[in-house]
Amino acid sequence: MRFFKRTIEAVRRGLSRTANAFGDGLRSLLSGRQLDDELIDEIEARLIGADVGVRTTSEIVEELRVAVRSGELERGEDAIDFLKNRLKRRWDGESPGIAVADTAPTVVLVVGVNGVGKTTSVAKIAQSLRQEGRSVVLAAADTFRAGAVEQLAIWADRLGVDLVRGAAGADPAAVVFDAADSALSRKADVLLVDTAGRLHVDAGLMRQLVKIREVLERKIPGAPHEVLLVLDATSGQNALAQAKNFGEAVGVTGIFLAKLDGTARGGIVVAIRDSLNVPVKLIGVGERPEDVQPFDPDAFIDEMFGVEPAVDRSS
Ligand SMILES: Nc1nc2c(ncn2[C@@H]2O[C@H](COP(=O)(O)OP(=O)(O)OP(=O)(O)O)[C@@H](O)[C@H]2O)c(=O)[nH]1
Ligand SMILES: [Mg+2]
Repeated sequence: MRFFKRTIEAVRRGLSRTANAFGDGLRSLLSGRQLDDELIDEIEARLIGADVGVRTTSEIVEELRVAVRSGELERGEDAIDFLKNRLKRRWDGESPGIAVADTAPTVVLVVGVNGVGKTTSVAKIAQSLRQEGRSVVLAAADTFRAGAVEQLAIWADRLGVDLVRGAAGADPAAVVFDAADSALSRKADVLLVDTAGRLHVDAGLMRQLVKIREVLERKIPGAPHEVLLVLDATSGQNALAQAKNFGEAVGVTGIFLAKLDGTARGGIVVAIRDSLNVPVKLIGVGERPEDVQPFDPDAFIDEMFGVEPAVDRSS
């Protein structure tokens, strides 16, 4: 399902804090210096500071040392392209998109801990689908938090998509059952299921999610076609633990990395790549429904390192 408009400006906006703190910082650190052990130690600290993760950082820094020893690299500035290439390489040959079903509706189940941005992300996906002219049904399966259904209903209204809701406190699996019926009878292209936030270590609430998944499996062949785990980019390495638990419970197929605009540590995307066997598919770069981008590794790494300063040609 390639329904997302790619704009480099949005990625740039989303990564501006990371680019300022990490990219610009790195550039001024490296400028005019020799790539010696001391400088490489400082590069290592910057990568860890950007949440790239200890294991990945050690690997890349070791490769950097080897390249310096062999005379391949010398100047501080040379390290930028080297690091970018090593990071980009981790996604070689991958182009993650959202899975689309052979027969409609495609079912996307959205899960995650409290407050990470699930409902907003559902609205973002719905908006992109609408812009592509696809019909969408939203299932308000967060019947737990007061105001959750209303929050989604406001989005549904604004975006012009159908919503299936239950009474407050209703069994979320029953809401999903009705929503599946509704999506089938309306011949909707996509059913998006918004669920309540839950702690990844809460076994009871995780079982409730399994039940929702089972309802979808029974009602619609091949469903859910995607189980998107929403992670908050500002939550750092804890996001990895969340992914592990949700993955074991409901089989996560992709990650929606929200709130990238709110962090200076966008390197978390690399740690996710290297620690989890689940691709980041979409990134959230703001609070508006249009603030969503498909994850593009090359563009992401380029923006993380900030923009190359323009060459002064006047002298
Ligand atoms: N800056 C920024 N804020 C975001 C993004 N995505 C969501 N938010 C904000 O995060 C807050 C929580 O978003 P929700 O979508 O309600 O999160 P949720 O996971 O559905 O929360 P619960 O249902 O309570 O678990 C809201 O203020 C959103 O506007 C993003 O990509 N960038
Ligand atoms: Mg919500």
